[in-house]
Amino acid sequence: MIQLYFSPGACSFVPHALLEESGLVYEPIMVKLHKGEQNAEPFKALNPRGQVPVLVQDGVALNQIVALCLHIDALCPERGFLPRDPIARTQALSNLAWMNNTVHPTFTHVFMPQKFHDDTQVQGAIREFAVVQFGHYLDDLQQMVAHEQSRGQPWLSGDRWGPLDAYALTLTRWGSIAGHDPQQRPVLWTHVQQVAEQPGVARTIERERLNLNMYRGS
Ligand SMILES: N[C@@H](CCC(=O)N[C@@H](CS)C(=O)NCC(=O)O)C(=O)O
Repeated sequence: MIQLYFSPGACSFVPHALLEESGLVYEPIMVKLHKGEQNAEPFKALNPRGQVPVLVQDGVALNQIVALCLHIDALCPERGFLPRDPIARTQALSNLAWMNNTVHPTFTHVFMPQKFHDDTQVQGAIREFAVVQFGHYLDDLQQMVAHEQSRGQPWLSGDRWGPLDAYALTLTRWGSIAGHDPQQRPVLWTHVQQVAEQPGVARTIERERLNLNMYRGS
């Protein structure tokens, strides 16, 4: 039995959407980050780092998005979430790692600047700087989509949607929270809307009750 601990709108959306599309039997379990459930038992026993996502299989708790995406891909290789060709696979993992280790933490500076400094004025400066930086990364993401489309590829890592597309959706949605109007990047925004229409992604959006565009002005 597989369980996925997720929080609505968080990065856990990526493995959540993959599991939903995979056909694997799993139980989604919601963690309320705004209530601090990630820092309390019983969740803390599963991930002492106090972060979602956590995937539990046969009683073993696994974490980190990149690792979970590889794990889900290994459980159902026939779904083609990641390319099988070694070079294409490494390229996909390289882009996934960049989203996870660069773009994602930049949003953490926007959303939780208190993690990086305890002075509220400094937090404001951290947030302001990170919002601009995040915009540059959204430009890079849009370029990535445009590059794949110019090669006749509708998705970010091959013939079907996968973790890169689900992450692009999450990061674009976060950008809209940070004050980046998604419509200002039409290639990326159109792509994200297409990703959102895929059945497993659509069901995940529904379960997490997400509004894709949270932009309310910069
Ligand atoms: N590198 C981690 C990042 C996980 C992460 O940042 N999770 C956030 C949600 S997007 C979280 O649980 N934050 C709760 C907190 O920091 O208190 C991964 O890939 O899983």
